[in-house]
Amino acid sequence: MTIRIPIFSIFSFLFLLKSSTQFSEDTVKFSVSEDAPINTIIGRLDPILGYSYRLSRGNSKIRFDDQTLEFSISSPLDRESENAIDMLIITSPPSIIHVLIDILDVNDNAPKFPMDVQVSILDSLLVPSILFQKVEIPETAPIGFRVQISGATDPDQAQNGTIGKYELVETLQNIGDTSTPFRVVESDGFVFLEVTGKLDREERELYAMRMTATDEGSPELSSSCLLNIIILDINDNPPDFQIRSLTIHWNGLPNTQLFHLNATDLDSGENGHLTYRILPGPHHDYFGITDENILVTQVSSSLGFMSYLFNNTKCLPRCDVTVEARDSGSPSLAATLDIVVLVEYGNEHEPNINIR
Ligand SMILES: [Ca+2]
Ligand SMILES: [Ca+2]
Ligand SMILES: [Ca+2]
Ligand SMILES: [Ca+2]
Repeated sequence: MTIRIPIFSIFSFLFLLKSSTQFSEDTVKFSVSEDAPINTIIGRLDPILGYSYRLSRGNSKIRFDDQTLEFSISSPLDRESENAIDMLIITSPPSIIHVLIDILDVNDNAPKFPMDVQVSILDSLLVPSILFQKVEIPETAPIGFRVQISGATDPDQAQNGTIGKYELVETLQNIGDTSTPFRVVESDGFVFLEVTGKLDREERELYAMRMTATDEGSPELSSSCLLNIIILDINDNPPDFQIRSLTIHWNGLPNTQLFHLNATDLDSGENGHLTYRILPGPHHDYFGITDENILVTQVSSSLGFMSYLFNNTKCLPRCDVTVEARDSGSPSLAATLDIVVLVEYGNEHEPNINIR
């Protein structure tokens, strides 16, 4: 008996035999979220009948089951340290399967301020370090003035890693006073503190703020650092005698203390440090200023002050003297005080002062 096999069937069989055993190299892609728990099944290879599979190049975080052909998580993933995993499976009969596993981002990192602004205030007590930045701004800085500060970074991807906003909140907030003359702006990848209102060191010289950076993830994450804004003094206040002029009744005795010069200056340091002098005038020779800033009558002749004075009709019955108070700022500022000294010879009383 003759078995007749259609010629087409023979060719089909030979083709299938050849194609199923032919070497091939394929790539299979999976993806998994970085926060997927251990044992999560990431994917599975489609089995080919008669083939066996073994792992040629693995990854410590991914398990491959050569019976079920499933890939599963064996230890926690972290996209920020490894954003893709590449594995290699070899089959028998021989073929190669590349397995690429994309690790998908989750917003699992809060923005972080750089370590170089970090100081630990109480290391010895093992308290957590506090992130701290100090910024100095002159009190005359106009609105819009910017000074660069250290911003936060976020290692997550796309929106999860984008700082959406910075907020400033006072740590020592006055009740009812929530506005501060600052804001944080980002420009060209840099972060700046911008002045938004009038500053005055004489009114306030320190703003203790908490700066919070928030990412655009969902849900959003944030973190903070402390920002101490120190307002630097500028010499913007002249000395102030509080009075414009004064009259002193003087008994005519020499070496008499007439008046304690006590002008004030609201500025600090050299900007508020005052020195006094008597301005040139017709009677300035008769007066002096001690190291204690006291205006005194001065003996300016070997004959004694009284005889000198009486011989000089210009200074009777009154002397006019102008005292200047000048600060040590750069440039310095000054104020003057006009003093009238009425000479009342024979009056044995202490100097009598009238202020105007
Ligand atoms: Ca983030
Ligand atoms: Ca992440
Ligand atoms: Ca001053
Ligand atoms: Ca000042």
